[in-house]
Amino acid sequence: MRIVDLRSDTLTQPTDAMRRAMAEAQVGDDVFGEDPTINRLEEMAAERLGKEAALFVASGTMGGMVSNLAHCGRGDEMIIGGAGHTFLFEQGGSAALGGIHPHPVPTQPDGKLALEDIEAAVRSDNVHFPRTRLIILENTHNLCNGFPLDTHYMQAVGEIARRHKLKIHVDGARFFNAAVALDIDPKDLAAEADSVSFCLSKGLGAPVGSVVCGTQDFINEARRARKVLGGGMRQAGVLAAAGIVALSEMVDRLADDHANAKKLAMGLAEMPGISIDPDQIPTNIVFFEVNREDMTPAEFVQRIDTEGIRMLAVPAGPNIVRAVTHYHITTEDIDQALSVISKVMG
Ligand code: TLP
Repeated sequence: MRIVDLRSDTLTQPTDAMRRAMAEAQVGDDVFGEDPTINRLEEMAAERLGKEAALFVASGTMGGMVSNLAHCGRGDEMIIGGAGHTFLFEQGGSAALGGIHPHPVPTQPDGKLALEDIEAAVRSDNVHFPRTRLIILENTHNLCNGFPLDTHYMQAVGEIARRHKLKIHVDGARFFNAAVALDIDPKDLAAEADSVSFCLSKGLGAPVGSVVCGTQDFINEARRARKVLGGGMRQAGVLAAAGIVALSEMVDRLADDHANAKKLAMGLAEMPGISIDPDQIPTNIVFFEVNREDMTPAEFVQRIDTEGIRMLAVPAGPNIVRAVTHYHITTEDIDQALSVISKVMG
């Protein structure tokens, strides 16, 4: 039985080109700055996002963590969406390890933080208050159907940040999905951000790693933060080599994942007991509701699993199931998933 695994785009396995590049990678001690493959990946990433410098890190979580630690000191405050990955799914690491106080504001259904909410969350200069330092945005937004934030919105947040002398960090785990969906140069999408972290190991298919981009000064601080977190990885050029292939070869094809997600959403919208609006699925993340008295989302996921279709019942709200498309998923797989779901719901 072919397994159609839609649980996450983190499941992608390295391509043949990546495995070859990994085997042949020149390496050195990256803590000495001497791994030529990591240096090349960092240069490429900085160039792609129009930033001065970049830093290769172990994961999306570490990318966010080193950025927050570089932007904020202990007792400083970061404004963050209540549905943001950093707020919900990273053990509150910035508070636990960095003493950074999160100030959550509601995440809107399209992944934005309302401008008036950001404005209202900025603290005035008062001895009782923490100091606001940072605004964190998520692009694309995982829990909000993979919605991309556009440049127009980024400019509006940028204006608030400049006025209050705040920094903007973008958790861009799926930043290239956003750029592809919006059909714009990633540089333009990153322009208003002081720092952007993006994952190589989600839709771009590399086995490990994320990259943080920003000014040289910011990256120097982020590099210190990475070291104290134990993230100085020495001869990690074998991993960065796959990241170079990911950036060179795997970006444009994300459009196929978006088309497959839309196809899945359109098929699901036809099924009794399932609620989804396909117009609200702009990238590769498909959330839908299973509204059946006799079947919880967890049972739904279990039933389709026995027929080779894997999805996640996520704690994002009642009755919610998530499917994520990626480069191992073909159009035929979507047909197969729809046919199994139709049987289970029938
Ligand atoms: N997301 C994973 C799981 O943690 C849920 C997934 O399957 O979607 N930012 C965003 C927006 C993310 O979606 C993720 C991972 C991260 C950060 C963390 O990345 P990793 O897992 O590499 O630490």
